[in-house]
Amino acid sequence: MAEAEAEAAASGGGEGGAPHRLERKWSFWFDNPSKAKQGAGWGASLRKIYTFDTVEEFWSLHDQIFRPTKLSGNADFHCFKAGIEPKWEDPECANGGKWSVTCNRKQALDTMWLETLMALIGEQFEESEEICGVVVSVRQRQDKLALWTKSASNEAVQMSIGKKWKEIIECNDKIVYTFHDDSKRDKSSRGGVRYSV
Ligand code: MGP
Repeated sequence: MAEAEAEAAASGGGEGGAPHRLERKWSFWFDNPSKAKQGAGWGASLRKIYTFDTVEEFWSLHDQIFRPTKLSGNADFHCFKAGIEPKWEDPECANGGKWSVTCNRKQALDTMWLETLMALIGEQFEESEEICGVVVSVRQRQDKLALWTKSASNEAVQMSIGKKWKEIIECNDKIVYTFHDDSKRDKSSRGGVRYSV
């Protein structure tokens, strides 16, 4: 995954006319957490690929690169607000957590990812200030999506976001919310479920 590739993709979308500005800037990230690299520590292969703030850049980047079906093996794409790193250690994420949903069908994963991205960049969440970003993880076991938010202990806000997200991705199954703090403390249990909707 090279920045030049994203650069070319992002610049290929314009057909004249003023680009449509988004409410804020977003960044796409890529991670390729292979077993060998885990020895180098988590996040060693996590890279920010491209920051964008127009609808046109978004579509080019999504269509040409950032689609989960384009990923092979263990890999993650992240789309986070510019300035927030997709790590527990980032100050905006430090007191946060994530809603998670698993997915068994590749096509459904692509759709849920795209619907989530459109909701984020289109500022469809009432609590949009609470949102950090979204991660899609392609795994042999089971693919998954996670929506990261800022103040994990604010149950009312997180429940509202969780309900809205389920509507957006048209999910009828239960989804669960975990605190990053719990995941940090107890890596073996991978964090207990605090809320579900
Ligand atoms: P994960 O990716 O959140 O769990 O964390 P998952 O999705 O169940 O695992 P996967 O194997 O399917 O990827 C997995 C492990 O990665 C954690 O237990 C941590 O050791 C490490 N890790 C994950 N995240 C998101 C972070 C992070 O933000 N910071 C640090 N330091 N380690 C992390």
